[in-house]
Amino acid sequence: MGYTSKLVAAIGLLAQAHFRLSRNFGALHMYTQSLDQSPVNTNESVSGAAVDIHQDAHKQAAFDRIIDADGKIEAQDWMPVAYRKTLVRQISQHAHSEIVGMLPEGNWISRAPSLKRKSILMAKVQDEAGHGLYLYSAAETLGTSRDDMLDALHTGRAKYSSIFNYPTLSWADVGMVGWLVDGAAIMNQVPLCRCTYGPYARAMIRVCKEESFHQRQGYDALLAMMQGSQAQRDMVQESLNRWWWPVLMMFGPPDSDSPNSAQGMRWGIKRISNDDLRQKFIDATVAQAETLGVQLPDPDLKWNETRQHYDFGPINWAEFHDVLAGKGPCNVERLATRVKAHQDGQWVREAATAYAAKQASRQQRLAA
Ligand code: BYC
Repeated sequence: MGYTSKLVAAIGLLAQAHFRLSRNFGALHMYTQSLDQSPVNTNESVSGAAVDIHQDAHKQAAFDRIIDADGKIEAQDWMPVAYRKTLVRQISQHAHSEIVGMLPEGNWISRAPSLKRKSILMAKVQDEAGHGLYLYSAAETLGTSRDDMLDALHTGRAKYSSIFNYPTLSWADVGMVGWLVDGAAIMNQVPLCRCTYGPYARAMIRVCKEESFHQRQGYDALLAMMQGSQAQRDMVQESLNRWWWPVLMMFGPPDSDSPNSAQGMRWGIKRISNDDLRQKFIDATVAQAETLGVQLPDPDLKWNETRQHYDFGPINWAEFHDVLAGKGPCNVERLATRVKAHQDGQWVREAATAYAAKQASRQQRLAA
């Protein structure tokens, strides 16, 4: 096993331990309480029995009032089955993106060009594990176990962000991920801080603060390269040419082709549409690219005075759908690495569980 693969495996193990430990102390933690709630509260039909339609209509009306008033739904509140399902889908996919997102950058920890860059990158990759932790915890409040969510990821039933199926071929790619991928993530995630589901909204506040730092460190790394040699500047431009279009795809399909958008907006889960976020991102990035001294690889990119936005060229949606169908450049490798890290982490999970049980029985003895 090479040094890099060892590091990647170690990152996987760290993440596993982190997740498992937080679960084991879950009895003390509000995020796992809803796993214990009664099925009636999950809004599933009671098997065989007639559902109390009147009561459900009453609960639905109370839920609608909170949504209409732009309030917050909390884990113990009644919610429609479809609202719960949509949240589990989105939050778990988001969590998966965070932990799969550790892989392209983790791949460069051993090759960072200085101690300072290495330390920054290690801290950033650890932050991503933390984001996964908050998000899995938020999804657990909806009554879905982390094991189920991870199983869905590992068996290919759940998606993660398309962007992490692209390779990081040069050091400039690490800066590019920070500047553009984290930049796009912030653009998408800031509105999620106002999402109607309380635990998700609160998790996103801290995630966004950390993502802002990530974006700045990426931009800073690229600025340093742009002030270096011609070979370094060329490396940055070459990297930008590969990442620009896949980053624009991160915001999801066009609104006209986005099956989940209308309902997501109605429920206040999504606040700004895929296309509007993509446009905001492009508008904000053009000036940053100019300061950096790079050329965004789009000949159609130009300011439209009437729209007060930048026009941009066509996005290759066939490529996006290929990546979602598992045919991106790194889909197979990413999933295999993730599954292996999970398997290699089995002993860590067992050790953490045994340790937590020991601590709990010690506390019981002391309390007796
Ligand atoms: N990649 O109806 P739509 C990060 C799927 S992590 C893959 O518009 P929705 C970071 C979509 O799931 C970044 N799949 O869906 C981490 C749906 O399929 P299903 C992750 C995508 O949910 C480490 C179908 O296409 N951020 O930033 O209304 C290091 C139709 O789409 C993608 C989040 O997860 C995609 N790009 O909107 C650095 C944010 N786009 O599920 C950085 C939270 C769409 O029906 N998620 N699909 O089978 C969201 O905001 C929304 O879920 C999306 C999609 C905007 C992504």
